[in-house]
Amino acid sequence: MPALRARACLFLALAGSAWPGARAADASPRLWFAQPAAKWTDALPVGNGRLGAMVFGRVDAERIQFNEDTLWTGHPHDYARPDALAYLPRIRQLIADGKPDEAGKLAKEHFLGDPPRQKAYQPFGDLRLDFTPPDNSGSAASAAPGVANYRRELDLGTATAVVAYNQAGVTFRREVFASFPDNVIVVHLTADHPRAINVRIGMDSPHLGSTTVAPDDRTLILRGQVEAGGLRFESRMLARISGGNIRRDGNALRITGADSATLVLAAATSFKSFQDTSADPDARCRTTLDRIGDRTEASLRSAQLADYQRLFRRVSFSLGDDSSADSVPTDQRLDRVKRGGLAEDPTLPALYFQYGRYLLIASSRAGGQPANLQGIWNEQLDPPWESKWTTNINLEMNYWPAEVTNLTECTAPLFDLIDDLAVSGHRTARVQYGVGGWVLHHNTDLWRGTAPINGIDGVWPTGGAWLCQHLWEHWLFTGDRTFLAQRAYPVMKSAAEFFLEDLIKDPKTGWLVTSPSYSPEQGTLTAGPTMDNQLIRALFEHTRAAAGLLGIDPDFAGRLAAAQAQLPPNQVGKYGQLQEWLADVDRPHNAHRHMSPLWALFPGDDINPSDPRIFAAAKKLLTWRGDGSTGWSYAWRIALWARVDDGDVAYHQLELLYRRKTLPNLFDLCGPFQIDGNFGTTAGIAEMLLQSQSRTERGDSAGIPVIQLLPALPHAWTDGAITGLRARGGFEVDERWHAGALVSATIRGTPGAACQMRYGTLTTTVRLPAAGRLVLGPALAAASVPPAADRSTATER
Ligand code: FUC
Repeated sequence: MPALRARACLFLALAGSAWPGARAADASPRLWFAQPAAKWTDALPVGNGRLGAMVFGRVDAERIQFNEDTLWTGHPHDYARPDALAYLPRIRQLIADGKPDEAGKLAKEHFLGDPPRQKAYQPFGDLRLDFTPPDNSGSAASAAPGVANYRRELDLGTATAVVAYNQAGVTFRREVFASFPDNVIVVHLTADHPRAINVRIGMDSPHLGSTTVAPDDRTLILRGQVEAGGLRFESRMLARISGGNIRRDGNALRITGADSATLVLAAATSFKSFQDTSADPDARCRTTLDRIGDRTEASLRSAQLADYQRLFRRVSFSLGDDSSADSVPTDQRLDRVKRGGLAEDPTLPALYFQYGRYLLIASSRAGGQPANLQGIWNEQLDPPWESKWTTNINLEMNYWPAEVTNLTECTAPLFDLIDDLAVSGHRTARVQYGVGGWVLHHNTDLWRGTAPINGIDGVWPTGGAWLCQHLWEHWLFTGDRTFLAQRAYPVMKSAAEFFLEDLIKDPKTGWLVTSPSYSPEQGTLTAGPTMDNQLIRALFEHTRAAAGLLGIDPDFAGRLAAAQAQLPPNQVGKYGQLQEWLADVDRPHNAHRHMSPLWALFPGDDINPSDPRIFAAAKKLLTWRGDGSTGWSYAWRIALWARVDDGDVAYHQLELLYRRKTLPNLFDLCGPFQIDGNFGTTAGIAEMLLQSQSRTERGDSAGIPVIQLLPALPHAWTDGAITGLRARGGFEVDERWHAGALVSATIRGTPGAACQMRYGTLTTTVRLPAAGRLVLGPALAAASVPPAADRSTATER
């Protein structure tokens, strides 16, 4: 075979025969576009949890904007304010005296952290590929001459951003992926003609004073420092080619006449921990690249695929045949939905759901930082809300899909963060409240700030209690006893200690309450807002349960039980609504974005049908709140409506999210891009299809889980299938439905594990047979024949 044809065949085999063009029927979900990104929010994200990149896909001037998750402004710093404690009694007294504005003024002046703002997540740099011939000053993007069959896509099955086009008879293909096992971003350039690749490669950074050098003919190094005394950073790119030439060209590299090129990008900072910034970014980059040595692109690729697909492939989701929808570019699909609603594209939620899972894998892996307000992707030196971790909803929402959509490993950075916060939050507890344990307010940053910040809305001491719920949920989903004993319990116990010592007796009711506090993010400074009471009740309850399971600390558990009995209960107000505050002062039809008093309905589980009065009051408040506003507020509503089993209202919120708060690359909008809505919606969709928060014996956390099949299936989703969702108790569940009704459910788990299955009004208790797998039919009768002892039949509830 002539060399040219052989190469062309190899190219086609690598590229997939359908490229460029329509995908095969069994291909993985993907976002795709017929034009390059005009702006950052059109670009496509890749990431390995630590490194993130946005790929623009311009023909002549590719921009790959990248991030590293520890590049922030600032340096190690304790935000706790030494003189704050002196003002605490007076602030409390003013609240008790009904003078919340005076209390707020005092708190703003004397109780906020030092300084009262936290630090910001930073962009790192840009890799720039200039494909214009040296004698041509041609402009970027689709204006490139003679370009045909342009296609840009993000393949969620392989976690690869791909750009392909034909120019002057040559088909060019660019692939960009981020590898977790090798800790690099890889750019792979190929063409279906030999010697066709000509490109100048540069690297720069928006940080003043940063420099780029090409120390040899295949290496680029970018170095900089965020600010004086701040973090130092370096990224190092190694280029390899087959055929052709590569040489230094000033502070860039120039490749001419290559058959293919592989660019391997490492990046690191001097951040070691929130208390130590003595790492050497240069040594880190060299170590990363030395480890890779001369491994080929194919070798890097196979390691990346093995790692990524092990996570991503655990769940599949179909809302019917999407092959015709997939023949339409993603931005046009979204436009149709914006104009005509989801009926125009009924399968878009399946893509969006898998995109949420993709984004979590890309932005949250072991050893890295948790996904922040923008995940890991940020091009701005002054990003919205500093692109921090906001803990009065946003950070937690990022992790809602982790357990239920079978990505439990992605929680690792969150748990590392919580460990740090227990250290810095212990100082804040001691310095600002004069008590033990640890406390976190409504935001944290790379330096693990835990003191109140910004304004009086920052004076909300239950961020840590909320984060502890994730530790407990991890135990419920995984049954990992070592995790419970060694990671979860000590931190939960310390968080509970803070409240045991800090809660004060409300002079009117005698209940134990937080003060000062705030119901996120409305009203005035207050004592004992409903959300706080719910969060602390859950923390005490779970900490006691953990102590019981571990057979330790009976006295401490007894103290928790005594305090728990004195917490304010959920209260029903004069309109039949669940009250947001201790006093019955709710404004009817308050459509605030935050759903704080409904925390115990979702993500908590304390409000449930077992108490019909409170359940109805919660539903009343949920109805009052109406539609969402920010993207994340739609997402929270989706999950909440799923918890009251109303799939159609959840679906309506989903539709509005697409119409109002979704960008062409399917990133979520708060006002600006904010990733929480992507994650929260993914979790909300899961909640519509499967729930497992209830237990057969309420109040006993060891009761067997109740798994509800299709609890909130909207009428629009007549046919579908989902595999691999996780349920509490360590189960994995597949569901298939047709004409709006369950066809079958498969439950996998430890042999002998028991759960109660519910579907509509049917309920049955099952125990997994020796094979660890059970298939139930529409009436919840075992469809495959398990051993006699494991047979079960459904009964009407
Ligand atoms: C909370 C929200 C805002 C925004 C910010 C990051 O303050 O109320 O809408 O999401 O976090």
